[in-house]
Amino acid sequence: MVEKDTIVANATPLIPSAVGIVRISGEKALSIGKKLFSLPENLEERKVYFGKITDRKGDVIDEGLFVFFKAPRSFTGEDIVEIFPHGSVPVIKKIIEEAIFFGARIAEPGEFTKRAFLNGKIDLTQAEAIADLIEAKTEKASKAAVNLLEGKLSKKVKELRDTLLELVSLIEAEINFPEDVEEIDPDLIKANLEKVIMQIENLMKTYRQGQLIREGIKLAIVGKPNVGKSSLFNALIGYERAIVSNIKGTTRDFIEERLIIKGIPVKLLDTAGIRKTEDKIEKIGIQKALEKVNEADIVIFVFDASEGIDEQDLEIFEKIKNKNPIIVGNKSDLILDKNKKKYYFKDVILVSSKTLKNLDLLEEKILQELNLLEESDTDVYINLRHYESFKKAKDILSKIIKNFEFYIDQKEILMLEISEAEKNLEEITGQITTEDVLGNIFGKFCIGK
Ligand SMILES: Nc1nc2c(ncn2[C@@H]2O[C@H](COP(=O)(O)OP(=O)(O)OP(=O)(O)O)[C@@H](O)[C@H]2O)c(=O)[nH]1
Ligand SMILES: [Mg+2]
Repeated sequence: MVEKDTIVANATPLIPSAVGIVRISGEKALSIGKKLFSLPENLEERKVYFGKITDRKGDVIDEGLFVFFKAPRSFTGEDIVEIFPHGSVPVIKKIIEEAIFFGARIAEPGEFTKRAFLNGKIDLTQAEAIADLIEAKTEKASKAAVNLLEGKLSKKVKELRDTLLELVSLIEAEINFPEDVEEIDPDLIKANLEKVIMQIENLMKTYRQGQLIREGIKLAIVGKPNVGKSSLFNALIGYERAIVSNIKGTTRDFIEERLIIKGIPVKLLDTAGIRKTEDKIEKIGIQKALEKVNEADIVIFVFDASEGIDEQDLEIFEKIKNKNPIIVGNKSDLILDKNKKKYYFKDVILVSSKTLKNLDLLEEKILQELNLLEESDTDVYINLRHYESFKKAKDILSKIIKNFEFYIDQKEILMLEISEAEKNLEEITGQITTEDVLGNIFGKFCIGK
């Protein structure tokens, strides 16, 4: 055990609620708990007790429940006491104050989870998953966090490490006992390294999706005036947020609203119609629209499908085509003769913001473009920290493959390089770590977790 002192914090937020939780972890947890709570002599672990919570003078603070988790069978791996008073802010504060009086100190953010990590109860990816789970805003984000928490990434990382360690030990044996051990087939080494590289690359690809699931998508709607951008915006969010009119240049400033598309949080942006104008304010709005396009993860380019595409549309498209926009022909309800229409672009989604036709198709297309459509229970999405470690490992292994002839003649160097890549993978689960990394991860937690 690394930390010796005993910590205390509220595990539930300080807002009036039915029940609150105060958690105490460390060597003195039980003795402090006994001073705060009237308990029977033969206290059993993992059993719920009902009773009075009292302060240092013996005055009753509240009544509530009490549970004792004996080390190492607890979240932190230390003795833990949890007291459940009513969710009254002054009551919870008072219990913490008394616990401090009896010898605990207030916990730092994430300190309970940090202790769980330091005591080997969870690895680093699982600790991060707890923070993700608490922060999750949608079911999809919480599911991804639970997958991490269950150790699905840890398991994959372990498989990769095992492959590399196996290679290292084979090469080492060959170096140390050249007479007794058969030379390893270079093709076997190469094939294994290539397999590991491929699996790392697949995991690295999940970073962007993970970021979108956790933080959400930024989606900007652009096009020339009057094509129905604001109408589409309103239709997608489900209420009349933006002003709609048949006057060109209705939207001046950009408007932002949040919605959830199939479990993914989306920040939707309606922007000013782009055209040449002398109006000073409209000009600023158009400038902003183009800036928003640049910031967006994905862009919807809207034109009026009842009129078709003209020069002005194409000029706007030129400006934003590097964003690979989804092309939407709006006002499809006004199309008179469908066979006559040619829309210049190959892939056009025809919708109507008025009748709501094909909006579901548009939503699907948005997720599809970002590779977020497939659902899978085993999904793991890596974060930036994982990504960087995977990248370091991959770069080393790719270098070996590139100069394979050299390395196969220099087995010592080969062995060292593979070990180095393996160490980068260890960083992910936290076998190797630094105070900086830990500070960074646990500092992001809320108090009491
Ligand atoms: N029939 C029909 N009319 C639509 C549809 N979408 C928008 N309109 C009409 O088209 C006009 C312009 O709509 P807006 O949503 O204000 O257009 P905008 O692209 O936001 O225009 P600016 O803000 O000026 O750039 C309004 O009169 C809308 O009622 C549609 O799908 N079908
Ligand atoms: Mg508008």
